[in-house]
Amino acid sequence: MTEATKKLQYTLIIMKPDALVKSLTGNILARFLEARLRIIGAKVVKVSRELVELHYAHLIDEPFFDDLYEYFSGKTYGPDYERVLVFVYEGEDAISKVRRIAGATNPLEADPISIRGAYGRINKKGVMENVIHCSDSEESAKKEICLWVDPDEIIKEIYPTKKVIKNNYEVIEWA
Ligand code: DAT
Ligand code: MG
Repeated sequence: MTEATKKLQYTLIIMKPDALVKSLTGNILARFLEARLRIIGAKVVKVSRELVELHYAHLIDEPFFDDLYEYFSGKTYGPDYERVLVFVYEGEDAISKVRRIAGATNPLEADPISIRGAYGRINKKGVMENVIHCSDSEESAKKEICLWVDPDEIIKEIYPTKKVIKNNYEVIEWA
């Protein structure tokens, strides 16, 4: 792609509980430096069943969904690891750059130099513990960013917002 056709994109990266168990957070951030993107939002989240069902709505009928929930919520590793780190990145062609550094979904098939290839595994229950989530298209990036991050948690208004009154306070929500 030429400079002229490169597109500014946003993408959601989630460091899953196994990234925290394995103390990979700094390492993963360092890997993404290669992509020359910018972080525009970051936070830690305790993941509920409802959030997993919304995030992985396309997998809800899969036989492995309950095991995927146990893993993604961190319950697999105990209460100290029931959390994930969430980042919104922006930059030219951010989605494909991040997916390349992340590697294929299945850690056994991922490029061994990629994050998932280097650090992922398939656990005893057959769940792909693949260390990170990253958006796979502009459409899913928008859906995922709006699901995980409020407008006032990122430093730019990247999608349309609306003002609503809650408990007598005006708050900004995604439109
Ligand atoms: P990705 O995370 O690369 O976008 P996905 O959205 O298809 O891949 O799947 C989400 C997660 O679900 C993935 O990180 C691991 C798990 N998963 C997907 N397909 C699976 C399968 N056939 N067996 C076990 N786990 C699977
Ligand atoms: Mg996906």
